[in-house]
Amino acid sequence: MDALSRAVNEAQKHPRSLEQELSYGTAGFRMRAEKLDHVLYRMGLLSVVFSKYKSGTTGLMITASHNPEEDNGVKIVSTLGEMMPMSWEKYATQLVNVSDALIADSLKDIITTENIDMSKPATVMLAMDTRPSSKALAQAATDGIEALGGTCKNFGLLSTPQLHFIVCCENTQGQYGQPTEEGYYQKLSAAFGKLNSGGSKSKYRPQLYLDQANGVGALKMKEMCKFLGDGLEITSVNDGSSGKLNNQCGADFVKLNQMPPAGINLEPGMRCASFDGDADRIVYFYKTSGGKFCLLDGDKIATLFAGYLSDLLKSSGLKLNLGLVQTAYANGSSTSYITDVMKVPVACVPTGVKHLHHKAEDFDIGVYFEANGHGTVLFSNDAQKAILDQSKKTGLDEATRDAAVKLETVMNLINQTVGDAISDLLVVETILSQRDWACEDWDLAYTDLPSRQLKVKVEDRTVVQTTDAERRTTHPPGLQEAVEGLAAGYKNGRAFVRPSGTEDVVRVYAEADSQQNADQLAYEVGVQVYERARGTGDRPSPPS
Ligand code: G16
Repeated sequence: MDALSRAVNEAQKHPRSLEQELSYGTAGFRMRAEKLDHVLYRMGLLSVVFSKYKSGTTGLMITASHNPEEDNGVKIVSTLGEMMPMSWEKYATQLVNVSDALIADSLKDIITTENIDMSKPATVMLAMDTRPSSKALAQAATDGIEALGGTCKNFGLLSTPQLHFIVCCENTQGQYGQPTEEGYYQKLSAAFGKLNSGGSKSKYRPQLYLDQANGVGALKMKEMCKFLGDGLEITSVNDGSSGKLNNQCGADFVKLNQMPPAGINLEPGMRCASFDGDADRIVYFYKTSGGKFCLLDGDKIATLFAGYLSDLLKSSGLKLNLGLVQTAYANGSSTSYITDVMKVPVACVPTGVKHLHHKAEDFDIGVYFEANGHGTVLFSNDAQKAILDQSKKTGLDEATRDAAVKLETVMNLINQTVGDAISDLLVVETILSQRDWACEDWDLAYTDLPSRQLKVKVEDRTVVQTTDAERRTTHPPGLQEAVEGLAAGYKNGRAFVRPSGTEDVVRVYAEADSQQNADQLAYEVGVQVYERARGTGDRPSPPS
């Protein structure tokens, strides 16, 4: 039996049970886990075809990240650890939506269009998060991979960024690191150790309270700590031993509710951070001596990183251009600070790491972060070479050489393949330590405008269409004018509306000069969405 017939035959074990059309969105396919069996089987098939197309090892991650425990999802990783290219998303969508009988036709179509040599070998690295549904879905994916004759390397539980890292290492013959989980800990901990070799501090304390969302990040941070030695003392909270994944905890909960997660009794002087369910996002938070909860989100992390890298660039005498990439969710104050004070170019792109990652490649050093805490730094090949050359150059004064060596070491601490909560945590701790900063010092750069996010349930979220990096709607008619009219009524008012790519909702974002005004603006915009996009369920309620 040839591979395509076997793919059709094996599909009987994973029949398409759902009439609803699915589409490969912001983070692959994501929905209630019980609906995903055939999706995983078919993504197993596609990851093999994609591996043959790329002539390299691809990755398949099973996770629904920040979504509730009952959800699950899948995304395909390309050979350098980046997301599968957008030009392939249509194939994923097409393959998932055809009837069982048309699987071979759909595959043939992709193979012919992309001129793929099916005699090439294919390997797919598979990993999953800690959701109870992940194991069975991993079996469905494995069945798909093997039906098309691919080799499946199952890594079991990994954080999403660990899988991206390992895929990249595998395809670059170890140049990026060793393609194993241990290789990941070794690379990052070695760089962290070099950058944090002690010295007395007056404000920075190497102690962190870490909310791990009851997810896979807890297991992996525990492993990482074995490699870090006593360089950083971490108090683990929400480590999965009792609570439910992402329930009242995790980066998304803390960011959206602007409050500490369950399990952390926040007191002034404590530095805290939260991971999300698959450890690809991180936010920090603390409480002032006056008792105010303060969030240090992706925007604050981005400015911390960019400020540090920019100082190292100056001190090392390197002329490389540094840029920052954000989305519409970036707080208006952060964008003004980056442009007016840091004088760093800033770009705005639609939500989704794939968009930010792509844009960051335009710079020698591209820092990208979503406000929700998902981000990293990319160094172009030329930048990497220039930094390595400078760090090895003889005849430089000590300060210049020291800065170049630090840049090289930070590069090794950063997981450039994708936003990585563990790597980002180690970079934040390194910068705070080197600057001898407490959270308050970090937070001084600028003051966030108060903001509010809401979700509105509508009949069909795709009726909301956007343009200009999701900052304006083009459909339904009149919505954009209504949003602008409402925002104009508030000092520093800004609002936008977009359909979520990971949940069946429309998202509303608003910011204004006071929390009360941001809450009111978000509510008023939410009502417009509800009315103009055929809301279902509860109408947004006024802020209390
Ligand atoms: C995913 C994406 C992020 C995006 C988030 C929310 O995050 O990777 O880029 O910001 O979903 O997306 P949306 O607003 O479209 O639902 P994660 O951490 O859940 O994988």
